[in-house]
Amino acid sequence: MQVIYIVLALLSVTAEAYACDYKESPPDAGRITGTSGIAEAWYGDATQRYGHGVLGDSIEAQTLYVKPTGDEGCALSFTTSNQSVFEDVTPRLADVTGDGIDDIITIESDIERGASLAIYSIVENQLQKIASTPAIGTRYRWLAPIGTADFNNDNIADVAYVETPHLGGVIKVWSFAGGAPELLASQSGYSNHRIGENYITGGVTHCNGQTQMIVPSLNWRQTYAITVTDDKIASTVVADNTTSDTIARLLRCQPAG
Ligand SMILES: [Ca+2]
Ligand SMILES: [Ca+2]
Repeated sequence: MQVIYIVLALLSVTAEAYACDYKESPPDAGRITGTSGIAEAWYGDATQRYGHGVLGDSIEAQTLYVKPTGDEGCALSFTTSNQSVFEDVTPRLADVTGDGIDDIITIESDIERGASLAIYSIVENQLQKIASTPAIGTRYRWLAPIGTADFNNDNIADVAYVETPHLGGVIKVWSFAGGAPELLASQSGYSNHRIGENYITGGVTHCNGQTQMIVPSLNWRQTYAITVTDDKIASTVVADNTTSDTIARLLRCQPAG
């Protein structure tokens, strides 16, 4: 009996592998897994039509794949227009609409107007873009997400990123609770990414009941803890360096050392 189950399981895996037409992912693409409505999400369908290379190579993705929780079939997919790419490595999951179901947070770059933060959701079993921040406005301008947290205390996760982390370094905090993106707060002078790295530095912590962002200064000499109260951003220097060890400790709510 057990053998039959194993054979059936193998057959179903094999059938799915043949049935699902997943286009090749960029070499450094990662997968995110979740439990609140979305089991797995990743980028595929590599393209070189946007030669920015801010993440180390010019191979980006044009399709987002999403597997709903409990769905054994092929992933849902959304392919961008030929005017944009996902200039990103691994999508992020958080419920930014407040319906209890995770949404997918992506960086989508228009080849003429640069990056925007785009939110995708499963709507009636289709993957749809439900909101996006305005594109920065110029090609080869990027943004790097810091993380998600409820910064305005409405019990719905908001999203923070650094816009142009190599130029102006503007933190922007957005709520998508009302559908259209609402800018809660912004402040310049920070960075969380260096050109050529395919990862983002810093993030969001919850230490002693306080939600903070941990990010380097724009010149990478100091590390800041950033809080948002009402629509104001407040920053405190928490380390006079930006080493990976310092930032890892701060993200674990430990002193910088
Ligand atoms: Ca949601
Ligand atoms: Ca919120």
